[in-house]
Amino acid sequence: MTYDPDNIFAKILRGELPCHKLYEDEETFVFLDIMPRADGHCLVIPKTPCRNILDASEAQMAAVMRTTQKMARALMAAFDAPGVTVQQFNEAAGGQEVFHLHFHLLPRQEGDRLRP
Ligand code: DGP
Repeated sequence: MTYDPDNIFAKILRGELPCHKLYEDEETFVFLDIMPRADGHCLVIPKTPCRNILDASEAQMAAVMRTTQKMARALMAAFDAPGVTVQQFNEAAGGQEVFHLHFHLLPRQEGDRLRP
């Protein structure tokens, strides 16, 4: 499987499409999901091309997971959330719609339901 440099998240990284950025470092970028299934629903992506975890280098995985952990803690504090869900999809059959590696972070409240 190849990487399409014109996927939506690549365009966001290049500043060709707008987004609500929450965090950025040398290797990763975090922004709010346009169709939030929970308050604070955001996406963690690597800045370098990568289709999904099947395509990711160890360095990309390490960087994205470091940021995922950091953002999970920050979101829980910001939304006073007792939990957080991390979700990730690979290839169309696995539910992936945008083909640039991303991890969903969803702050959770006791007994809540994710919006569809
Ligand atoms: P999936 O590949 O199934 O994990 O879904 C892609 C997610 O990306 C979905 O939750 C909606 C989000 N999304 C799609 N297009 C945009 C966009 O242009 N901007 C932002 N911020 N999020 C997007």
